[in-house]
Amino acid sequence: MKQVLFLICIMFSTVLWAAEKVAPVNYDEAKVPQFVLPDPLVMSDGRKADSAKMWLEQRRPELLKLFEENMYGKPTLGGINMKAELFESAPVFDGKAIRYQLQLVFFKGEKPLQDDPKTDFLIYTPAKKNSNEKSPIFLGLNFMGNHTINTDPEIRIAKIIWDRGNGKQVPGKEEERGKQSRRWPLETIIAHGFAVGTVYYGEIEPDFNGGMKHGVRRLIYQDGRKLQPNEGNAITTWAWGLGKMLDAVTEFQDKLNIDPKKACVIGHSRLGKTALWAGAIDSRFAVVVSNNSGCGGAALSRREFGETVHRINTAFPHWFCDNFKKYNLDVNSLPIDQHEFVALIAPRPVYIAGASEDLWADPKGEFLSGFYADPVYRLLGTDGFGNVTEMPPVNQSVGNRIGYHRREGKHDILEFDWLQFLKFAQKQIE
Ligand code: GTR
Repeated sequence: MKQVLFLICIMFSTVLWAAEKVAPVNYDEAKVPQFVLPDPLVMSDGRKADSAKMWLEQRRPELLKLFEENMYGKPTLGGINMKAELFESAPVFDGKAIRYQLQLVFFKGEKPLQDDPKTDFLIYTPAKKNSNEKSPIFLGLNFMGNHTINTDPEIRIAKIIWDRGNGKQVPGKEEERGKQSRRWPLETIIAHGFAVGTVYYGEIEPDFNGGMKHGVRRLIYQDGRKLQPNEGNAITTWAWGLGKMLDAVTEFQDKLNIDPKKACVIGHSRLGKTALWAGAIDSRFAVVVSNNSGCGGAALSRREFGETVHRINTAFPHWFCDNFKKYNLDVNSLPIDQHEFVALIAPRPVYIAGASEDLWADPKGEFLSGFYADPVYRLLGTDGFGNVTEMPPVNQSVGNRIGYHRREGKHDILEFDWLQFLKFAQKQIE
């Protein structure tokens, strides 16, 4: 009897193990499975949104809820307060720009306590002759600390940098200054008349499974409250952080000469997924830009090309809400797909960028999200993806209210990408 039980146990765990085994990565277009995409305009009860009013009042709220429940999770940080203080500013780049550094402190209740979570918010604005003229701004999180985005010696070095591989913390170092500057072409951004502001994402929440204990979310879960399967995880927390950056810009708009109504949210890769979600949940963002955002970003989940839902939930269980894991082995049962994620931003302008060698992020799937979001943009009276019907050649920017390009090269965000984003934002918001 004991032996039979033992055998049954072994068989059962083998089945479980086999079920959890992640399928090999597919990079072959011919092996992309057949799938039917949900129609963004069709409500769960079968009715079709046939007017802007119906989209905005019925279908969009329904979709947003589906994305919250099944993928990114509901925001939980609504009750957290913020105190913003400007601690430094000076002219830079031969007088062409002004650098500002603010500290943001996040707290519960009346006033911050000594150990409450805090972050440095670094901003560069174009130096304007006419001080009444406010600049539009790009807001984005950075991966390695503010001091890595430029060699500017006055950027305060991040106190703690989190190793996203093992969750260990190390102090930010002088020798890292400017290490990521290829991703932040500040002088080009300034020359186009835009301000730019950034925060180290690890100061909002460190990026590893268990990181929520060390970021802003510790304010919510410190008293033993458990994360619910439909509650926001790291991506939703970072997206909340982007909204807080916009709150600070709004508060300091006169001092900084920035127009908060012209805020463009931007992000690369996991932070590109975050930028799209921030744009979806916070309609104050006038323009949304996602770069190489891939699976869980602009790429269609059902294509299962490159990174898949199963893979992303296995490698990064802390990014999406726990409910998302239900779809690991049956992505077709997801009631949503990523073209509807893009459509949540409509009618506001959205730009999707991919890279030709970044197959992991499925550049074609990224393109198709824009393509299939187009009917929603049209319903809302914009020209959506313009006359785009197929993937453009590399390095060609296409579209209208929805913009797209596929840069030649690897997974990265480079000056070429920024130049397209700047042109797009200039056209869309000025
Ligand atoms: C990869 C991950 C992608 C993408 C990327 C990044 O490891 O699989 O989804 O987000 O990291 O953020 O650089």
